[in-house]
Amino acid sequence: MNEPQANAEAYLRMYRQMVRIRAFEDNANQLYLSAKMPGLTHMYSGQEAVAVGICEALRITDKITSTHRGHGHCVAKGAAFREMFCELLGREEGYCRGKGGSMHIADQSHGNLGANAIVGGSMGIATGAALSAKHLGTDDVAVCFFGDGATAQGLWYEVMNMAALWKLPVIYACENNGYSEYTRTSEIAAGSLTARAEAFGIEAHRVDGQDVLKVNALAAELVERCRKGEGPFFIELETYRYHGHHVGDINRTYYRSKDEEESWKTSRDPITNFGAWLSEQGIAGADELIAINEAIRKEAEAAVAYALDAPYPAAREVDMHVYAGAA
Ligand SMILES: Cc1ncc(C[n+]2csc(CCOP(=O)(O)OP(=O)(O)O)c2C)c(N)n1
Ligand SMILES: [Mg+2]
Repeated sequence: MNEPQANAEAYLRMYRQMVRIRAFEDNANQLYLSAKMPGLTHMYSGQEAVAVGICEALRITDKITSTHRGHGHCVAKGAAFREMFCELLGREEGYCRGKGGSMHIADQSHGNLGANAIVGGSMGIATGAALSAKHLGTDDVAVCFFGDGATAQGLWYEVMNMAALWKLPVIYACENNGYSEYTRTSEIAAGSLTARAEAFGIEAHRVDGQDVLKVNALAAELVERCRKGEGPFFIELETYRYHGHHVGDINRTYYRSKDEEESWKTSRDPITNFGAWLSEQGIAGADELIAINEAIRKEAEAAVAYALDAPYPAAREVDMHVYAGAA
């Protein structure tokens, strides 16, 4: 059996997970645009290979922390559609009992310590999780997902210093999608991002974030090295968000061109390209890929319908589970 055939199961799992994220986001976008969803939401579509390539290298007890654009990380770490849509719609069955919403989903049962609406806010949490793993003597790893804009936060430099000194099993995974809100990264970030990590003595890598196989190969190597005490590491993943900064950002031609968007979508789409590779390798034919897509779309739609009918938390529970120490 050649290499692609031997790993067919893992490759198909990664393909499915990327399709699941895209289907989740398409439904979340629709929910928001039809005014059924409260709050604000940020779509992960386009960046799927980052979350999936990295989370495929993790086990359930490894920890992740996530961002305002966090649905993809959540799905990739094993979250269920129903509980996620319930959370987005403020329903009681949501991961945070409907009180977190799109930007604050945490799923401790799969090692997801949570998304964070504060840009860079989860950097300390991930580093703390790595410190905890080291003290407890587990060989668990923590992955901190954050955007290019978060590299402007002072917290990152504080935690990198600590992680490097104490050799913590943490991977800082920077999703460089080229923009922070409406500003190009090149206009706000001097020098290179990898050089910043290297200044702390942290081994830094740059990888094509649209290529799930490359992301996964690098993540698998670094995760194993973290388990052996060789962390921390930094990865800059070059990627692109297909939607606006948030769902209401529809008129974005003043900060990026339609041609730029189209070229990423047509030539660098992580799902289309990986699907083509799976077919070339004889792992899954076009019909099989279509069937996978259809089944997942149905699963997502059923979860949306379920969540739309699910009950809200009772009004008297408004401050329950919100403050530490509350029942
Ligand atoms: C501390 C803080 N400052 C500013 C904001 C407002 N804000 C929300 S998202 C964002 C841009 C983040 O860019 P990046 O880290 O590149 O992530 P991306 O949105 O591109 O995924 C900003 C400035 C915030 N939420 N928190
Ligand atoms: Mg960004």
